[in-house]
Amino acid sequence: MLSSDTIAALSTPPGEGAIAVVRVSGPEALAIAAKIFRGPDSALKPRVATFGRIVDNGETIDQAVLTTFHAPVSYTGEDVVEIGCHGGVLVSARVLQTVLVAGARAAGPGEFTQRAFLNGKMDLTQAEAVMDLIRARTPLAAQAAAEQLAGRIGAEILAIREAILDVVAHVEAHIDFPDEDIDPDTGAALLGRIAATRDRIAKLLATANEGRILREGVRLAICGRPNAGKSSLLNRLAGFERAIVSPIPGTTRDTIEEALSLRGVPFRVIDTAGLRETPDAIEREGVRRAREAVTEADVVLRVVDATDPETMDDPSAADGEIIVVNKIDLADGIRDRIFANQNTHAVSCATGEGIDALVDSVSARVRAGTVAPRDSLAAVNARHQACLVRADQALADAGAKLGVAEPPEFVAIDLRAALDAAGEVVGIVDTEDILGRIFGSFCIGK
Ligand SMILES: Nc1nc2c(ncn2[C@@H]2O[C@H](COP(=O)(O)OP(=O)(O)OP(=O)(O)O)[C@@H](O)[C@H]2O)c(=O)[nH]1
Ligand SMILES: [Mg+2]
Repeated sequence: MLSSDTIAALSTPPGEGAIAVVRVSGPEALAIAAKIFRGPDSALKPRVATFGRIVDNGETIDQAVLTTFHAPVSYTGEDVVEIGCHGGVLVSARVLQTVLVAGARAAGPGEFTQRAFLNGKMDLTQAEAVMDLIRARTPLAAQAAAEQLAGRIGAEILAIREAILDVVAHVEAHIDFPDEDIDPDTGAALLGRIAATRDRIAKLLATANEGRILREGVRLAICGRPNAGKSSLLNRLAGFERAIVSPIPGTTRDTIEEALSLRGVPFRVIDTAGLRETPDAIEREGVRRAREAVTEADVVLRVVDATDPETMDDPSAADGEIIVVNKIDLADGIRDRIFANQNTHAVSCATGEGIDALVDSVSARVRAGTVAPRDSLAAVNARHQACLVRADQALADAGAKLGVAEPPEFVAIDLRAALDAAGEVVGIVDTEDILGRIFGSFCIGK
């Protein structure tokens, strides 16, 4: 399904740079290139970079390197032209303008990749991975996106669809031949296949939390009483003065969020208002938000002030929280009182002491808990998760009906729903291939 119009856009970020790339895709791409580019005759030869000039009404706008990719061997599957020009704001805009005047239309967001998907160059999970890779802020996130781009998730979804298709084919054969009920042996075999398929879906779904963390970061909330040093800790982790620090208790009122990479793991660190009872309405709202941040967090750091006897008497934390005893520079001998366990860390935000060890332990904990060692880092996103949950539910329904020998028509409806839901993950939803499979794998003359 090739598009009828030709799109163009600046593919590099707008701003000053050594080079900028203007990309053109569609049926007119080569004709447009011929119109605006002056260079050797070989200029439009596929996949050869050619040096020349971009001209507009006889005026030379820039020197440029032109590369063409002829359909279908290109990113979008269409004729594609890439113009490497000088990376000035004005000059790259003029080159793009020349392309537009020559007959292209300005591309919408993601339109090249959308065309790549529509032309079968990649499935939906790969198209999504393109953006994940571009947006990745940590090496782990980039690696996961690269594996998804290589088709890791798409391949597994296709395998799951194949498995469901096999079951559908068997069940639907019984619809076409109503005399033959599904015999118990066949029924049990189909139930076994459904269970095996649900296991595969469960394995993918188990990567959802990790997927969220890789794409959005681990939500790490810093909480504790006023003045404990929460904002100082955020600043230490960020490496710059992100939040206001002051000796006045109640300095931080709203939650403050900062995206950070700690030991290669992406984090969203949230500094919160000090937890206390207060008559001040604004601060009360801050405390409410702080509690909410703690509830939603993947990891909670509870900061206590080593010089404050009240908090130090009870440095107990809720399950899973990490206690950070701060200001140890002021509290001689405090280390001896801190029960050395994995969940308690003595630090000084003033001197930096203990911060490295704290970061090590937090990032190690996240890796151990979520980034489980396995072959692939690729992890499903929220959309995949929603589709897979639907597919799984539909398979469960189909299995239940098969188990009590309901008519195959009803079982088939659920199976088809599962097939559609799985197909949605990669962007295919079809019925044609189910028919093909029935008649292809069964002998109709029998
Ligand atoms: N000596 C010493 N002072 C610290 C340390 N950490 C923070 N402080 C000081 O403690 C005071 C409070 O620090 P903040 O980081 O603003 O504390 P907070 O927990 O964010 O306070 P609220 O926002 O009011 O809840 C400031 O005067 C800091 O300079 C530390 O490790 N050692
Ligand atoms: Mg603060």
